[in-house]
Amino acid sequence: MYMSLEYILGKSLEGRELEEEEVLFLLEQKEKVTLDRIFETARKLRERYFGTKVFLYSFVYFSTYCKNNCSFCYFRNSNDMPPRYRKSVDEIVSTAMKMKAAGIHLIDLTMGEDPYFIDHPERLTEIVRRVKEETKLPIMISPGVLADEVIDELIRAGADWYALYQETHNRVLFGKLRAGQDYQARLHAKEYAKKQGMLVEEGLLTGVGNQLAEYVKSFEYMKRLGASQVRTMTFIPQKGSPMGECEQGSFLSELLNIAVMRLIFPKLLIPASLDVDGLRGLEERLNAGANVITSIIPPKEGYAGVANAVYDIDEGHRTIEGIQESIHKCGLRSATAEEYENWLQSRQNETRRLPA
Ligand code: SAM
Ligand code: MD0
Ligand code: SF4
Repeated sequence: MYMSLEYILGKSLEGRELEEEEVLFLLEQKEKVTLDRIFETARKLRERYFGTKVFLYSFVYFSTYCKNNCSFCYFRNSNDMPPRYRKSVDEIVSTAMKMKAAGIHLIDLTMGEDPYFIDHPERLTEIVRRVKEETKLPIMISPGVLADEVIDELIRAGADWYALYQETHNRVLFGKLRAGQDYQARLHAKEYAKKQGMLVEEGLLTGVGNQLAEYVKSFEYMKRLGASQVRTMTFIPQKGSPMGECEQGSFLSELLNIAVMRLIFPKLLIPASLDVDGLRGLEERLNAGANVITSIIPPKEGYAGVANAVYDIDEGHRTIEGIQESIHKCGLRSATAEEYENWLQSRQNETRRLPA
């Protein structure tokens, strides 16, 4: 197959679907001039569908207990280093209200697979119901794998989004990263949530052994799933975990993945996460085509991040004020709550019409 960068970029700009080989060709690029052309095209596509708007997500890691032992994660069960806490419903609601007042568009309620909630899902439902009632903001849940009937309850309680990242679409690698967890059950949970009308976020990790061709497989799955938000996180080695001595994932791979996802999914939400390296690198992620800033965390309230448990949190760099300068430098602006709601509603209408 004949490959030319300008031909492939032109196809994306015309809204034509890229072939597997073409996506792989983009991911293989290393020269700065070529990467700059890819980033530029990604920005053009973002501008076409989102103008200068950027959406802002809060991250409320309300329980850091987890029964699992993911080899890449600081909060894995057998690590005794991370801070373990479980926030009360009132604390979570009060944090969410502060985030709303600061101008956040969505509350991402995240937990480890904490048996306190997994075995008593009504406790989880209560959190979602209260946060929804009080903030009236869109809600994302990131609780790990849940049973179908729990997903139904959470939808009734007001959850709009389900975030559940496969990290890789290579089963063998998944088995190493998420040892003891069921690959198919993880797929099923998000597919079920999607079928029931939720918006879903799928994601992958770079630097954990995924090959470029496997990123392509992940992108194909994101498409089949009908994901509305798609992400790549750079793996950060964690003290006290089996992958603690591994090398950190490459920032450039994350940036290129962001841009390539923008070319493939021009209309979707793509995060620039503050969790990977705080404020550092935010502008590059936005310039690669991201349009959501995630992992905005209130300082000095004792909330942890995931990939970076404390970095930049208490310094206030992971706040709405902390990110303004970077947003403006990239020629972008924070969207209004109404603009986010409008996007959400039209996406919900669109995905509910897609075949299951
Ligand atoms: N416990 C839930 C789960 O695993 O789905 C939700 C929270 S989990 C901590 C959220 C995501 O953080 C993981 O799916 C993974 O992509 C990311 N993550 C965890 N540890 C990371 C690390 N060391 N580096 C980069 N990303 C990481
Ligand atoms: C983030 N730390 O957005 C969060 C987390 C879970 N839905 C998101 C990985 O970077
Ligand atoms: Fe638990 Fe999630 Fe960390 Fe895995 S990634 S150990 S499920 S918190």
